Amino acid sequence: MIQTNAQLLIATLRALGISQVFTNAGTDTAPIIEALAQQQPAGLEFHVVPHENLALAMAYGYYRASGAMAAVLIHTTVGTANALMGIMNASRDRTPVLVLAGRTPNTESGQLGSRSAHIHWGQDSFDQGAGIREWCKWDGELRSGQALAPLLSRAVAIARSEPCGPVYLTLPREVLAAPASSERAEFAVANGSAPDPDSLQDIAGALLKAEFPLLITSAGGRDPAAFAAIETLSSEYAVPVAQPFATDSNLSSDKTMNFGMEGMNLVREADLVLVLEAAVPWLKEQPKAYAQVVQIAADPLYADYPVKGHRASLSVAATPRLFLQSLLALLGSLQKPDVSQRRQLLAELAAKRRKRQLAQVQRAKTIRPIDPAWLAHCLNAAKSADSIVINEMGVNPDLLELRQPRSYLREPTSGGLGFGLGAALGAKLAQPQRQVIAIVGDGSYMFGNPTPAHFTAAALKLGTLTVINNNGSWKAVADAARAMYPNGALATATDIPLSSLTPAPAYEKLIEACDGHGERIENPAELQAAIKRGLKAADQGIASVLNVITGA
Ligand SMILES: Cc1ncc(C[n+]2csc(CCOP(=O)(O)OP(=O)(O)O)c2C)c(N)n1
Repeated sequence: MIQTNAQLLIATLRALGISQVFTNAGTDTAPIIEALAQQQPAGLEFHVVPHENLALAMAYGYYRASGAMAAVLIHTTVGTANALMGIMNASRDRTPVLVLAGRTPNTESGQLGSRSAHIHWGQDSFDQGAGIREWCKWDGELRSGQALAPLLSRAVAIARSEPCGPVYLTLPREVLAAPASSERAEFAVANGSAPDPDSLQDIAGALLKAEFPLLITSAGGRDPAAFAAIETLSSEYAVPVAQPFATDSNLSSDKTMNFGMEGMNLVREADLVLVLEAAVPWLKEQPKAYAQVVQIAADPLYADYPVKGHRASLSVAATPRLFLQSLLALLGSLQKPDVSQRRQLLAELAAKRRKRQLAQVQRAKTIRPIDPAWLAHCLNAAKSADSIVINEMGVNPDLLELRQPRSYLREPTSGGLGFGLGAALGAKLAQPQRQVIAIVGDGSYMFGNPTPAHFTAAALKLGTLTVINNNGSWKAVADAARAMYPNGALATATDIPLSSLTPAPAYEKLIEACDGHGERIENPAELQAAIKRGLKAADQGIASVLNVITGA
């Protein structure tokens, strides 16, 4: 029998199809803890996650590996502060997450759950949602006497409607403990949008006429059906696919038309540029003045980005799957042009690119400290074809072999580092049969809260493999400074200020303290075998960390 809002919260989450709640509790969680002590809900798991940024990263990885939205439950203002970076990443990544935050009791006395600790005064704020509002699609509070089920159902529908993103609901303690309203109302997820027919005609016409069309996508293949459609479009019509800063695997890496991150440079050759779910489709190299640029995304104008100058002569609000499938259907009804010459040219470009990559790996083979290109090669050789790879400042994505959709994550444009370890745990929870590998920089490893992450891996028996590209520095920071001042003092400096991570800890020992498997690898010849050992341990539910020395 449901009596309290806390009990109703549990029942409603389950009814809404949420099965995981990554929880960092506080005094505000008492009514939920009491409800769970009364009855463990079937099909809904609350996990203790000892840091909020890890909880957000787990929800993020869980969704990205499975397509199923997860919830996090955090503590008032302070828990929200710790969760903020993860919320930013989810927002920019278009990842739905239900963020439930306790709220300090409103009442100072008189009700079950009224203020009883000193923090109940200090953790109050004038507007708890203010800190996250820019990054959430919706935020609200369960007010006294309000019906919880409709509120929650609508919040979840908003999060899951495109463009997807996080939503935030605050739950004051005595309201959670109060009797629940029986009012129910269901809200359905808004279906994705199909492209408007006129735009589609224009695009199909332009594509058939184009000499050098280019598809630029970062997340267009997130939906497995869209992944398949990208493959069909690119192979049948000889359309090269560039993947600048790809957050997803959008096209199998063995396909000729996959030009990866590097393909971004093709933008200067193209006369038709189709940008599909790519917030930053180009940097310095711009499309030619006469090139037609079409932006296709759930929100092709990226209204949540304050400044964005990537032009478009046509903006199409559409879901990638619906856009691609509609385009292919229309193209199928039109006369196909002869694309054999373009196909030949692109095959030659692809072959040159492949040759360059192989030569790079060959050169890297014996280099000490270990070269990240060799690390990528050894990973490819050791991992299974359907592994899920999380790449957080790990290796050049163009060197990774990724064959399937839902098999790759990298930081979204918000660039909030520290999600890799948690995303791997969330992905493993969602897909226990698949290998999950996080390749992270040493900086990213530390941002990822290793102790909470390794604790959680052990507690939930999540066998992930973490490979640290340990270059002893924040190389990206140093590189950015050097690039900005090529002729400055930095050009000849041996120590780049504010970028060293030495003396480096023995990272492999941190996982050992949490009953995991750790190894330090300095010899390139031993790397592949070490990765295999790490994967074997992970297969047995033992989290592994390989500390691969790639720098000073
Ligand atoms: C939360 C957060 N803090 C700071 C930064 C700025 N930042 C960008 S890259 C980087 C260095 C990351 O170091 P590492 O993971 O070791 O990768 P490397 O730069 O060595 O390739 C930093 C600190 C960030 N992106 N996110």
